[in-house]
Amino acid sequence: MFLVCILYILLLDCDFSHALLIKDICHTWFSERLSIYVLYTVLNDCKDIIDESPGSTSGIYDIRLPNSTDTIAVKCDMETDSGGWTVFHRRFDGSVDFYRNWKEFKNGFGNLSGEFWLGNEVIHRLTSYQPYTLRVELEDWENNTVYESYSNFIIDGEDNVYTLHVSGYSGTAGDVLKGHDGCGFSASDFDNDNLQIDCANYYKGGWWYNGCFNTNLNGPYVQSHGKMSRNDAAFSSYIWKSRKYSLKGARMMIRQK
Ligand SMILES: [Ca+2]
Repeated sequence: MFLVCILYILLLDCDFSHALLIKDICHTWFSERLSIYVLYTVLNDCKDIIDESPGSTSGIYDIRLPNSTDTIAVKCDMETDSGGWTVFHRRFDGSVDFYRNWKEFKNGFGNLSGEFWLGNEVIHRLTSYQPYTLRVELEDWENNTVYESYSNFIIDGEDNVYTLHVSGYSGTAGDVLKGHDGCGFSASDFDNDNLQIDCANYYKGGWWYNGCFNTNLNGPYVQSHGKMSRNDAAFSSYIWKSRKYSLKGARMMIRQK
């Protein structure tokens, strides 16, 4: 078929019968193959982008979600540990409220240039398509930073309440997600934690609460240099600091293996 179409193109100016029919057939044939080519060469995340274009700088890029025609903008870190990271969580100034409902955490909120949550559905669609690693970064008010890497990271679909599966930690922060593996996601209007109380509303965030948390990266942001008047509602990590210490910044990002 390919040769027939090439021959047709070469003879495009020739006047012969059935030209229109051949033209239609060739057009369909090329279109189908172009669609297949686009489907299999699509850039699904920031790792695909830097692999396709080495030297790409950090910034906002469009990706196409796996097995779909849905295109979305994502924030890419192209520098940390050789780059290729798709950032799904970022907080550093408290400008965005993270006390949100299920639908907002599902679809994402905030601004990719500032603070944001990319969205549970996108995280699920990426991590269920191919194996991913997770990197969690934390910053305190003295500008100290730590990180933790997880060699396995998957989020279930909405029908399984975006349950977190994470393992294989290493880094400088400690196992910051200790106790959260296997937990469903909870938001202000959907309690999926493992306590009788409603952790998402009690601690004013949305997270993979257990009973309730060791790390709570979507808790209330406190601008008072980390000093909390209470020990129960914070953007915090008990693993690195304490529940009374509200962090200055955090970031979570994924990279396909
Ligand atoms: Ca509960």
